Amino acid sequence: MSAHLRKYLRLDKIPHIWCPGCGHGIILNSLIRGIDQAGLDQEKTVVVSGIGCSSRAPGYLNFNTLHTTHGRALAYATGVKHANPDLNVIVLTGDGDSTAIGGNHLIHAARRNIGITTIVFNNNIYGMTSGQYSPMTPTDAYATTSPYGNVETSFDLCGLVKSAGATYVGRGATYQTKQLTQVITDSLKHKGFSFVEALSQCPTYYGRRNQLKTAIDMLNWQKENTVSVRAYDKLPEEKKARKIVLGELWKDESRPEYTEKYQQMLDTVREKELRS
Ligand SMILES: Cc1ncc(C[n+]2csc(CCOP(=O)(O)OP(=O)(O)O)c2C)c(N)n1
Ligand code: SF4
Repeated sequence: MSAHLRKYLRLDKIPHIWCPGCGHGIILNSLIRGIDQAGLDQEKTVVVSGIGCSSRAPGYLNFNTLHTTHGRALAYATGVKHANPDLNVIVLTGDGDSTAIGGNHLIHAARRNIGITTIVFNNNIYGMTSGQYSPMTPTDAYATTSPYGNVETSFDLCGLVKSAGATYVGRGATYQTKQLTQVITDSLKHKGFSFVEALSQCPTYYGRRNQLKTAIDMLNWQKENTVSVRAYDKLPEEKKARKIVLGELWKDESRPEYTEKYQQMLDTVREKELRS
């Protein structure tokens, strides 16, 4: 990492505890670059996480950070943003943290269009608790709790958050760091609720159980199964169905941001009271 970016790290907390080959460090690196490119003020930026391997990330970041309870990062972050709308509030969360125990917080934060950026480190599994399946584990994939293959269907996470009301939705992957960094940068510049699904790899639990033993195998899987949004449009229909699309997937700048609308409501009420 270039020297000027080291100011964003708590160097005394490094080395990190992620396994060799884990994708979470790559996402952290892209986040730091995104924060720098978006020009966020370090003092006015708050990073909030839940619990999980993903949620270790704020521990390494030299910002105002909150490591909260499992699934509740968005509830805490909503409080922070509400209390001080001038802050840049970033939530770092896992796929289990955000779509299982924290799933309701995610859809309601999106519905409100509150100005928080949420980055989901999607490794398709519960990493920290040794590889149980999550709502993002693909059908038929193996996990500690699906030893004969997962019979459930995973969420289309970006589609879910978009339909709940998010006004910026993007997806990146650890295989494509330049694109991931760009999507994160754009999400941080966006005013309303912005959401990034970052495909990550957990070779220790997901990879080992799913014939993707090394981080390289997992990154090659990403390479073969993803396509950028521009290239996707040019694909023949039969090839589209199997591809995961990366890049900016949705942006709507017309809807008001929640804390601004809330403040307007307060101002109107106060004005009315003063006149009466
Ligand atoms: C209320 C509660 N339930 C369960 C747990 C146990 N727990 C800790 S981390 C975790 C899952 C984390 O998985 P994910 O969010 O996918 O992140 P990853 O570790 O894969 O990065 C669970 C179930 C907990 N800490 N608190
Ligand atoms: S268990 Fe998986 S997600 Fe957790 S640090 Fe190891 S490789 Fe990363």
